[in-house]
Amino acid sequence: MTLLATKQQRPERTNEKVRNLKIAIQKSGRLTDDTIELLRKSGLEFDAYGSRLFSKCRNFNLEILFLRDDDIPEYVQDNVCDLAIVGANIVAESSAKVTILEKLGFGICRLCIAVPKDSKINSVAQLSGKTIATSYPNLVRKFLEEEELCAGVMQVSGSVEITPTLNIADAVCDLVATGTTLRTYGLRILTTVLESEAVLVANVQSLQSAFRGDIDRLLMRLRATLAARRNKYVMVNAPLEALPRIKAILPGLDSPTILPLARKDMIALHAVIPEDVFWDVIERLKKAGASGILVVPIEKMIL
Ligand code: PRT
Ligand code: ZN
Repeated sequence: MTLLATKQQRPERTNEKVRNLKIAIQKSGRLTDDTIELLRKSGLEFDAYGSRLFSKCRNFNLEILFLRDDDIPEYVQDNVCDLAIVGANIVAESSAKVTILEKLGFGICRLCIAVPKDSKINSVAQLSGKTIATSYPNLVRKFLEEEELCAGVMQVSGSVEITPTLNIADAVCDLVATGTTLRTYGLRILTTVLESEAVLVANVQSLQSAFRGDIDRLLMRLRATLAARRNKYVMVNAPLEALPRIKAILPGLDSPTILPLARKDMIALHAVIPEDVFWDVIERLKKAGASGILVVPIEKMIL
């Protein structure tokens, strides 16, 4: 009776060991809650609590491994897992060969070089001959090479921001989100080395293996959840004569649905509006004569 509900797709190739697809996520840190929420919103059912190191999805051929984020790129490269959700900064710093499949829109931060507020260093060129403390030595060296600069790179594993105060570095290179930490330590941003957010990465061979089907199915679910988050469904009423003006406000978006209303001189329009232009579009719709504006969240958006 429950056969249909429980039957799960197996890798098609018979000579490949039948195992679950594996995804690594951060065990405990800044990305953990958002990652678990994204996976659950995408319809995956699993337990994630306490000191659990892995969890099997109840409704998808997927095993979730909970790991320190620093280990994740190498584990994906070495096929300990097929997929992972990790900061793009961690992927870029590691030399692991993995494929980035999707940007996930959370864990947003940037890797910045910062100097003390009263420092005489006011340009990137003035970093020449100075010492930069960082937990991202590879990215800093790459940046210096690109800028054709020679500067010392001091690797520290934490409390990077304190190093100028201790007189052991002239500058720091660390992640910045709100900027509060830099302000607390009296530092100012000189330049941005890398923009980062959480990304879904894959093992290169897994993408060509019998797991490809399951990876694509998972990717479609994640993308549907992400697209739903990035858009709103808007319903407005408007006078029929305002239709050309209203349509002009919505170019580039999906063509709106236009419905007649009981009053012959009025219409209803339904449209999907991207979150980042949402308020701008709403204000312009109002000015164009729209009224009774209803905005509803989208549960899933499959493109
Ligand atoms: O234990 P594990 O090794 O897994 O975790 P971790 O302690 O190494 O990493 P964690 O949990 O701190 O961060 C995980 C990921 O979150 C990072 O790799 C980034 O991709 C992302 N992320 C997003 C951030 C920040 N924002 C962030 N603000 N990671 C760290 N910070 C730190 C930053 O290092 C600095 O100390 O927060 C401080 C700055 O924040 P603001 O808001 O004051 O600017
Ligand atoms: Zn870490």
